[in-house]
Amino acid sequence: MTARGSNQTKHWQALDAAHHVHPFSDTAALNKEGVRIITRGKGVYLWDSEGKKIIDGMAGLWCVQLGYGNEELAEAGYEALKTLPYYNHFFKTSNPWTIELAAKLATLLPAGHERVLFANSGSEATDTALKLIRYFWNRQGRLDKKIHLSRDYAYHGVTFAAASLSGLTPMHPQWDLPLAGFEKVPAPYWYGAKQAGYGDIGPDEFGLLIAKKLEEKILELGADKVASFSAEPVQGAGGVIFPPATYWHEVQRICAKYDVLLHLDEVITGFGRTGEWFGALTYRIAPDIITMAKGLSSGYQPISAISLGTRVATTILNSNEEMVHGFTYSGHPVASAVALKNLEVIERDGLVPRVKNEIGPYLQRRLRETFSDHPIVGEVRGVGLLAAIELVRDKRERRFFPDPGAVGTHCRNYCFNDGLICRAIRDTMVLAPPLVVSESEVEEIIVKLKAAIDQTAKDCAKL
Ligand code: PXG
Repeated sequence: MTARGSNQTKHWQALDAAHHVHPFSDTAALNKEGVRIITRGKGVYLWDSEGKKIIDGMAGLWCVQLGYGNEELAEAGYEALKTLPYYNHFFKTSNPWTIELAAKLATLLPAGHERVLFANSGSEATDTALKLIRYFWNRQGRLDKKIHLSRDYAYHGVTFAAASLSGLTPMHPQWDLPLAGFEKVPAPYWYGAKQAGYGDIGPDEFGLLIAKKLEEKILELGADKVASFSAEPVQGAGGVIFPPATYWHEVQRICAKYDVLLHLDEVITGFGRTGEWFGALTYRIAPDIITMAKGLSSGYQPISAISLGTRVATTILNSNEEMVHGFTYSGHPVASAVALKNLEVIERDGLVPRVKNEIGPYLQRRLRETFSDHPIVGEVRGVGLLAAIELVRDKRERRFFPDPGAVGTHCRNYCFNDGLICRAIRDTMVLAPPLVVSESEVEEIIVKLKAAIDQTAKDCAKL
């Protein structure tokens, strides 16, 4: 669709307001304001129905690894649509694209992850992982192992179990969540440690301390009752929280010691985001089960996957009974074809090493050069093409603004108005551009973000 001018825009806005309920939105407020209608995308750019060009610093919702308008993905989808638009895997059947995709994933995933199940979203993958964890312990005869641990600031999706895992507390009250059997432990959020009362602790020591909190929680609940620990290698929607170097090693030791399955949520960190195919490789994590979505198809088709480590696979796949789980669209041929082509292109074009050795370090260096000394920037942190710029009231004391989110939203609005999409999580500005972003596009993002942060600094006193 091309830009149609403001009458067309108003027409769509009115229809949208009358008939469409948006995710994570205050409907009445949104309808008053009117939505922006995105009509086209190419590379790292989007266009709205007024013809305005926008640079997408977030790869959609952290997912469009190859950028918009990739012809190869479109053709792969079209071919599958023409050839086999739908068939399922329930009736002792399969299809070539899903088979090839599963086999391709097995070559890219961490050691031992040879088998995958498919679903259609990150949330479905999370719920599937938790069901499989329950099934695993039931098969092992450990019938009391039912509690699922996760972390403050965690985001694992919105279905009942996934939202119960969430450590973002506003996600709970509207739905009477969390369900019983879901418990939280602290996040390894070092930048916030001082304000949270941990004192002037260094990152390495803090990483060990927070891992220790996991151990304490397991002991408090009883190791015989704890089924799993779910975690993102880097916490995404909770604030782009990178674990201190000491954290993951200790967490794995604890999970192994108390026989707690480690579920790694790679929905954001998978497919090159951190400079490896998976965050598990960047942080040397050996999980029992991995969930992935988003970048699996560059967001071009809804598809997610759950991979089983050796122990889980051996137990579940040798149960000699029907595994009573699966979706109508598990391993959809069109979604599988697009995902398969997406992985082939990422590999062929060397995008993962590019993120690790070239464009990732470039983005990280330029962000630090531009923002580290800025008066309202407390910290610039990042790995690969994932970055966060924490806006704070007091840089020296690492003290946040009093009304979390107000300053971040203000800054984000400047970015949006200036044609840059970035996320504000509380007062942290977040970037996760497509893996194909060029150096000059990184510069364009930085110029716009700097203008927004400068302006926000001027406005701060009034917020
Ligand atoms: N796990 C992680 C780590 C995620 O980031 C999900 C699971 C759920 O995926 P689905 O496909 O069910 O949405 C996610 C999704 C945001 C934002 O505003 C982030 C997500 C989704 C929507 C908004 O940052 N992440």
